[in-house]
Amino acid sequence: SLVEQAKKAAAYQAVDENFPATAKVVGIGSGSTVVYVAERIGQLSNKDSFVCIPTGFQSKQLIIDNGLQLGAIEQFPEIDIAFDGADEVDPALNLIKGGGACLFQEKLVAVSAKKFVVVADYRKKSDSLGIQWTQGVPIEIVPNSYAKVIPDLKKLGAKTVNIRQGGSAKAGPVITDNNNFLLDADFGAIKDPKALHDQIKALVGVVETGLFTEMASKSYFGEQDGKVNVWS
Ligand code: DER
Repeated sequence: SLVEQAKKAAAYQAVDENFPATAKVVGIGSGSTVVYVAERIGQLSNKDSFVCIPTGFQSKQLIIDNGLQLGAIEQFPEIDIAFDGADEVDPALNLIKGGGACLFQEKLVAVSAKKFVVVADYRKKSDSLGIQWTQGVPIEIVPNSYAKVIPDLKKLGAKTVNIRQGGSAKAGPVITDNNNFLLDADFGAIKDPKALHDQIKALVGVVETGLFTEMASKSYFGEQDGKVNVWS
């Protein structure tokens, strides 16, 4: 499909243009676009000279399935370069992430990386966070805190706040790779994502937010015409 081809084009170009020859520790994100990042890195002849740090169970599987060396972030806390997808990107390279429910380990890897590169298809480009991605800001919380955090988020201006449900995959709430719940809070268009992140993060019960501000250095977008657009 056009979207899949766009994801692959962005991922391959991002790896080809940014993977350092001297890389020792590489962060691998989560989602469907980063599948192509792992595939491209798996084609490297020197893939035994670096370890890959996962951002969750799916990411761990990508590393193993592509014959890459799996490393633990506890052992390799300093990452040379990390690649990950995003749900939405604004012109300042602020991101909404967490559509895949992996935002905590994704953010831990992103802030531990010297260089953080986003790979996405054309649907993720936006003038402001909260415009293209209308499913709300993903927020990881300690499960038993939801009855407190949900009203707190509404006081911060959230129009709706939902506990993400497993749907046909699992009765009841999604349980993250860190054994937590996920809330999706709709704040509409977000003018100041850093300020909003700080307000949410300060709430008791919140583990982490899907607002990634001032972290990404580049974002590769696969376009419908097969070209790749790079924001930096
Ligand atoms: O959860 C995330 O942030 C993931 O990176 C994911 O949402 C990216 O989405 P993708 O499947 O479109 O790459």
